[in-house]
Amino acid sequence: MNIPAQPFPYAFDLAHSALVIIDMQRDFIEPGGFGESLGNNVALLSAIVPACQAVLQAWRDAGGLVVHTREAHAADLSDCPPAKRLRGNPELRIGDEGPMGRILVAGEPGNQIIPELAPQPGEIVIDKPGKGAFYATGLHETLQQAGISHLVFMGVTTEVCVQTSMREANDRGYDCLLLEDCTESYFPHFKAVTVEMLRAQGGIIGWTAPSAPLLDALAPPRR
Ligand code: TIU
Repeated sequence: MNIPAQPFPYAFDLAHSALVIIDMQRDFIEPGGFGESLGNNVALLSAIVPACQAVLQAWRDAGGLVVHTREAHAADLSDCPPAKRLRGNPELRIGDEGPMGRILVAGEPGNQIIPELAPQPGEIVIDKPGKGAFYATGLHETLQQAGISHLVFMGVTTEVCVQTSMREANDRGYDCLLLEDCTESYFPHFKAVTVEMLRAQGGIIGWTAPSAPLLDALAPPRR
């Protein structure tokens, strides 16, 4: 398959590609979670949910591999460096009890992926202690075993966990595409410049495209 993208068309083959959905968790998208505790207006993020659902459905229907990530820490916070927990002056710190359970702790209600994008059996779910999906996870090994060379990214937030994960993936040799209408930031200008910088310099980190041409490419041929 070949879809229009920037800085030039993105070619991929579904058998060697994975859809990677970064941190579409209640903690970032709903009030009362980690995102809001940092002082952010979380209302902006839910706008991308319908576009993410459409891509996820099309990718599943086409039989592609799906990876979901969650930013999550162990209940004893042994995988949360003090530098992360103590940074800044949030209303609630990682591990504190919030309206949706302990902030950014695995298994808590706020740590779950939103129901609209809930993982299905057989899909890969990665709990990651960092911003990047490859740091201290087995994601690279899992993708290598599955023969994956191309990654299509969606999720939040564009300039934090999505960008970090895409950069980590690029350094590990994956060809990465970011779907522009399936990612969002608490800061619209950060999203805009992140999309621009990732594809600058001839695709220095990867490609970007709206989801529409991908949906067209994934649609079953008309008879
Ligand atoms: N704060 C912020 O924008 N993001 C994060 O802390 N994590 C993710 O991006 N998932």
